[in-house]
Amino acid sequence: MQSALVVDRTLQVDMNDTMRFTPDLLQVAAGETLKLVVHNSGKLPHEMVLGSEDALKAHAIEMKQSAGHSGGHDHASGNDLLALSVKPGETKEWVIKFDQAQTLQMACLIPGHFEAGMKGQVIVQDKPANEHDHSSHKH
Ligand SMILES: [Cu+2]
Repeated sequence: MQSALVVDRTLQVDMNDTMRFTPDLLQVAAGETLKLVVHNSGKLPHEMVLGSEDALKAHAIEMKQSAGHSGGHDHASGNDLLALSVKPGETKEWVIKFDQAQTLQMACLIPGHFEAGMKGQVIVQDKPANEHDHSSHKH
């Protein structure tokens, strides 16, 4: 038995040098624990950044202004962005959970990639209340 994290669903996402996420639309349920298996099948590094549109735009501007990373800015430290960098040929697993219904943007913020269309969406929907607790609910 695993006590820590029970993954409800595994989703595979491919990133490549045509500047696309495949698929570029993920539909998940709020509260569902997901395992994203993110593969970079290109020859360039790519990253998957998740966040609100505003947070992503702000970050994209930052990346451009500090091209050549001056300040050692770490994506993961921005509180409303989640980021996963994947080197060429690598696959990374990312266990992630969204607690509330929302629409998140997915983007690769490596300079030039987002502009080239490397973006997508994650749609988090309220979970239909019929899955686990149809007969009884425990508190
Ligand atoms: Cu990219």
